[in-house]
Amino acid sequence: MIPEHDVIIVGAGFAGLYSTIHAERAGLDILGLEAGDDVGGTWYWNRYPGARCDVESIDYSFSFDDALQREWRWSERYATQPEILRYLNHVADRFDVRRHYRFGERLAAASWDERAQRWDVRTESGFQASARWLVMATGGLSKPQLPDLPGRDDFAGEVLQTSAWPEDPVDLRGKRVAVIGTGSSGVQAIPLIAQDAAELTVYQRSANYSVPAFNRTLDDDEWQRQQDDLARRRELSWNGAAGSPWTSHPVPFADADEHERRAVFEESWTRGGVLFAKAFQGLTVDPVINDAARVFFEQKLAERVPDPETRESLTPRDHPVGTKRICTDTGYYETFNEPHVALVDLRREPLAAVTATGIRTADEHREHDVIVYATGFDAMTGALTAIDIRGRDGRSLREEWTGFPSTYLGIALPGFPNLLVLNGPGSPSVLSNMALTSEQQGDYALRIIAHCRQQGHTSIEARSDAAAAWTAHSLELADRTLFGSAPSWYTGSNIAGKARGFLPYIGGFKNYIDRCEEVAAADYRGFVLS
Ligand code: N01
Repeated sequence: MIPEHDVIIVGAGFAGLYSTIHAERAGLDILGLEAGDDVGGTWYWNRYPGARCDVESIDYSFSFDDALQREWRWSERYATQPEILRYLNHVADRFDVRRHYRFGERLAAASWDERAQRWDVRTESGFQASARWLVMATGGLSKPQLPDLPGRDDFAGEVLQTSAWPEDPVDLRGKRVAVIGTGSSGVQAIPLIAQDAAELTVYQRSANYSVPAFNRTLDDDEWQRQQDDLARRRELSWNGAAGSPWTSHPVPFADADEHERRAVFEESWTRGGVLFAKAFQGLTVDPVINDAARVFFEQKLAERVPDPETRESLTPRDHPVGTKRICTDTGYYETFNEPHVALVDLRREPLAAVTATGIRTADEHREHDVIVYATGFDAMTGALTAIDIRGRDGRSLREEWTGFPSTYLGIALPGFPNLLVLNGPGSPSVLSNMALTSEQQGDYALRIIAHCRQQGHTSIEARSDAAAAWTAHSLELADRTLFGSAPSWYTGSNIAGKARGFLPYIGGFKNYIDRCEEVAAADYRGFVLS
């Protein structure tokens, strides 16, 4: 007998936990499915050395329960992966979430049964269940991508991936380690790997902008100040463009003189990491402002890396500042000043093959004991296209998304009734603070479900014209910025054969919430309820 539920929630990261807690409060019978052996999502898998969040801890946490946000004491300005995972475990314990979940169950297939008005699902282990509603909280950066390098599987040494780092400690002492990839994951891991490895060789295809985190322990005074300011911080975050309390300098770049511009860039720099892109309004829209930020960055880089050749290789050349996510580092560039660390610039010296004992480039063969892949993700769509999802009349999501994904508000897909995607393409997701977007998305999905139940509807589906208009609007907003000019996972260009187009909604978190609320207030305009 296949178990039947009201709702199946896939994933137990921020969005899945929030949705499960609130689905229970709404009186729904829930089944949670999670591929990992416990809760945590991204923070369960990405255990590599140096992994931490680039949104401040006080902001990157649930806001829905005041007691929860007051009782959890973050120890650092930017929390490490183990601390965030402990936090999510605490949330799971506090709200008794685990009893709804089956862990170690990766969803393999889901199909819509039109007659029963239900989703039938099957996991890789063969477990089956059905539910009226299917909520996908599968994460935007959860389908790792391992590049198909010639000879990749010939390597006889140890192979590690930042996105699937072993739970048991990895001993790199005395080893010759290679790291491929210099995005946020590589940039965080490299300084710590360098501390242990006998030799570290970093294979860099593109240089990224990285800004120091200026991380610090939160002492009791700073913690108390944050607590006293929490209501204001949350208010700003919910009303801001990126779910955090930080805003750009109030004076437009054009109205500021050289002295003021320098001071603003300096202050934004010391705010740390991704916040640098917020220095002036329009920094990722106006090439003039962006270029001023680039010049400032290059001056900072010169202070951090004295060797001109290494510095030249580390200087980003293929994208404007902030149009790939700015990396947030602790000692990244300085690592390349160490005598046992080498940088291989793959633009000058392309990677030819992985061999049994190392990596061969156009110029030479280097021997390694360990290769670490920090090579990113099939972002925003990969976790969904990995599952055989069949909607109305057997429509295949995987086939439809060989083209650019058409979604309504990022949450609903035409042809796939009662399938609610959290933080999907066309929602702000990765451009905002995922703790708060997960709350907003979970709420919205549960409100849709509640609305249908109250009105006696068994299904809801996005109209294809509404989805087409929303997707066109989202792409058009991105076209007004410099983001499209960067080859990045935001646009799908890191995955061979993936349809190109800016995936997240760039119009801002608050604007997005307003659009969602307008749709709800208009009786879910753009949806068909039946
Ligand atoms: O992945 P990435 P990531 N040969 O795609 C390189 C979030 N995150 O895991 O740029 C050689 O950014 C690739 O090169 P190129 C955050 O949103 C947050 O690092 O394509 N190199 C690139 O250097 C982030 O943006 C945090 O030329 C190859 C790297 O691999 C997102 O996750 C921490 C290659 C991939 O970089 C993804 O970050 C970590 C090949 N064949 C992650 N293929 C924080 O909160 C790929 N590369 C701080």
